[in-house]
Amino acid sequence: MAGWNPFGRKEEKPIDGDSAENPLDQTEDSPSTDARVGMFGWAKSALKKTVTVLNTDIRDLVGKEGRLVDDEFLDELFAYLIKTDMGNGPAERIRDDIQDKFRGRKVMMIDLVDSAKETILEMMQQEPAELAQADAGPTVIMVVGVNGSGKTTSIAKLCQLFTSQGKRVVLGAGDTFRAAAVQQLTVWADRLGAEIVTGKSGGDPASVAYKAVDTAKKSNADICIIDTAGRLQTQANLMDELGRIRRVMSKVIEDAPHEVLLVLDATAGQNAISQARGFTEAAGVSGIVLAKLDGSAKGGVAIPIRQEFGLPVKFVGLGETPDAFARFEVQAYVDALFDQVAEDGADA
Ligand SMILES: Nc1nc2c(ncn2[C@@H]2O[C@H](COP(=O)(O)OP(=O)(O)O)[C@@H](O)[C@H]2O)c(=O)[nH]1
Ligand SMILES: [Mg+2]
Repeated sequence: MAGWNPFGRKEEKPIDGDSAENPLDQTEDSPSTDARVGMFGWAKSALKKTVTVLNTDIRDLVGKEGRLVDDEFLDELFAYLIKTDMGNGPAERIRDDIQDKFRGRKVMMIDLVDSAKETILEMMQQEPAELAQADAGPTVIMVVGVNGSGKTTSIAKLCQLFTSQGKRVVLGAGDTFRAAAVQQLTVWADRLGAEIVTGKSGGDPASVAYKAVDTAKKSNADICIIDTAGRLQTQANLMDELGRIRRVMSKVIEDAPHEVLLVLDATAGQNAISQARGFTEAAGVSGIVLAKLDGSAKGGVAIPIRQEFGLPVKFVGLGETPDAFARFEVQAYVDALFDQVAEDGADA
């Protein structure tokens, strides 16, 4: 990830004077070869566990000589695909496309992989996942999700991105529920050179959010990121609280929060989806961070996440350190998912 800017394709371009680049800006430039290698690199290493399983299964299924596409084959293929936690819907589509194209004929590994990639790309198409940006004043980002999904760590990662670009960041320790959460965020703030606004333990998170946004506005900060306590979508009062936190921010800056990121734990696979459905409406989620992709054997889950939430996956978490973070790129993701399989297929 080092040397590659998850916010876009900025590093290929010289920075004008000291007008530090705004990491929220995006360009239409097509990525350079270097950037593509970088994106593919993260995806490849993060998806290692998933790819190893898929690789073995599909290689065994098709064999070196290719395989006749009949019902038995299609059933087996389906079973292997859902092992990646891509879900029934996507696995059915991939299977059906293979059936339409190859039924009664022999399919080779490379053709199967090409067809699957094409289907997934179609399903996952998304606008470039830019972070929203305030027209004027600080951009406010609120971060929500279930307990332990990776919210606070993802905030540290976002913070590092911004501070490394010379942006001034204010963090709001809105998880007043656990004292350790405030401490965790304070440590990151100190380390990353951000200001932090905290409240009383057990206090009202909305008042912390208010104070943080107000501080950011008064001190002319560039970015304000608000942490929130983990919660379950079944806890109606806590879900309502997210709405309250939102509303309070908009009293300071009318269109805040500009971005609400839902952090999902990739190691939870399909469970990550069922646990978080209720967040989109309650918190007005605008984008997804898929954390812990590095440790997940269920890396196919990015596919149903994209489909079910109808929201762009904006970032992926690739480790516990603040730099282990990358902008999500559909093409790199899909290439990596089948990379090993395709390579082996070519060798066969
Ligand atoms: N391997 C890995 N671990 C992560 C990632 N993001 C978070 N974690 C770990 O997951 C645990 C919970 O993270 P935390 O940010 O405290 O979750 P929160 O409760 O949602 O705020 C911590 O041990 C983090 O270090 C990631 O992208 N990769
Ligand atoms: Mg936390």
